[in-house]
Amino acid sequence: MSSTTSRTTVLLALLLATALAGLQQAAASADPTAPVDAAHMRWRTSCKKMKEATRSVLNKVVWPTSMKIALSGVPPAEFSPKVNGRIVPVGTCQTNLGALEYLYRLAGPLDINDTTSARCVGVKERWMVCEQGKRQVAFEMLFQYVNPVLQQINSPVGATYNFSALGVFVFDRAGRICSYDYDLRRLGLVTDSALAPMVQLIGGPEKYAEQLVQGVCQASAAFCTGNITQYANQTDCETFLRSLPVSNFDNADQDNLSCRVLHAMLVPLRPAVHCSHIGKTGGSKCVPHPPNLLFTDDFSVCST
Ligand SMILES: *[C@@H]1O[C@H](CO)[C@@H](O)[C@H](O)[C@H]1NC(C)=O
Ligand SMILES: *[C@@H]1O[C@H](CO)[C@@H](O)[C@H](O)[C@H]1NC(C)=O
Ligand SMILES: *[C@@H]1O[C@H](CO)[C@@H](O)[C@H](O)[C@H]1NC(C)=O
Ligand SMILES: *[C@@H]1O[C@H](CO)[C@@H](O)[C@H](O)[C@H]1NC(C)=O
Ligand SMILES: CC(=O)N[C@H]1CO[C@H](CO)[C@@H](O)[C@@H]1O
Repeated sequence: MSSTTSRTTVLLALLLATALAGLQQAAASADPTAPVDAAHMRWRTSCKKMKEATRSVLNKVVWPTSMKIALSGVPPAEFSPKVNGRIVPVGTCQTNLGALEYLYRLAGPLDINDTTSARCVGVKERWMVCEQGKRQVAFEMLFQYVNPVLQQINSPVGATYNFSALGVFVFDRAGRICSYDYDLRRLGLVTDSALAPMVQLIGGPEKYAEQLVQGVCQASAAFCTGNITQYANQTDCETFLRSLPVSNFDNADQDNLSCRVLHAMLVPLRPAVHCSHIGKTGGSKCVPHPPNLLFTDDFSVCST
């Protein structure tokens, strides 16, 4: 090949490349979803990372991974040390250990050899989206639970149920989750429906409520001692808890027995923090939270 031919070839190739780039640009501006600038590209990368962190944190709710995290006392690295947030209707947590407990402790038993307690066996993503210009991911995830007792009694409504978690994670500049706000949709209705055949087998709602009272009093006697004692004695505990409305997990942050049942699960992890929640005062957790807290508490921005 002569040098003239070679120059012509190079020139032609350059022209062709320029023309192609022009065409690509035209196509890009015609397509509103195509990356148009560097900021958009950065947002897409950040969106991908935020979604990965969201999946990673929520997939760990599966037991016994969740149990190991709860017992380790170390929240997954995806969380900012300053994370706070709420899970409606379970409650609000101001610290990263609160996040650890609400997300992972409540996902199954604390004992690897426990074969009867309900546990999360799977997490399924329904949808997940980022909003441009915001460091946040909105999602609906299903936590799939199995209750071995319902399996044993061959429950006519089945031994499995889904909790739908619908909400948002907010991220800090370092890409860590610094706030979360999600609903466990109709937590009480789902739980009540699943457990109904078991409650019937036990002998009805009163007998079942008595089991709940005994469970909370056991936790209190075992862990809430010394200067964090809540009840004078067993009778004191039973009498007080029997006087409360049972309600259900749709009111898990109110002054009732169901709230104390939920917080009794947290007591073994940090008695000094959780004992007051199962006591007479409800310790700011099992108290009458007004509905407008949904609007006055703002978890859409991070505190830092
Ligand atoms: C669970 O059971 C195994 C086998 O029986 C036993 O070795 C282990 O110590 C138990 N673990 C706990 C936490 O009780
Ligand atoms: C749980 O959700 C899955 C979808 O992921 C669905 O197929 C299944 O029927 C649901 N189970 C119950 C008990 O609602
Ligand atoms: C209980 O005693 C411990 C150790 O002395 C102390 O750190 C803690 O603040 C006390 N708690 C209450 C509720 O008084
Ligand atoms: C239990 O505590 C209550 C309330 O302080 C007290 O009146 C009662 O005598 C105690 N009962 C026993 C058996 O100690
Ligand atoms: C919904 C519900 O049952 N809430 C009750 C919880 O318990 C307190 C009293 O302890 C009641 O005032 C609430 O109505």
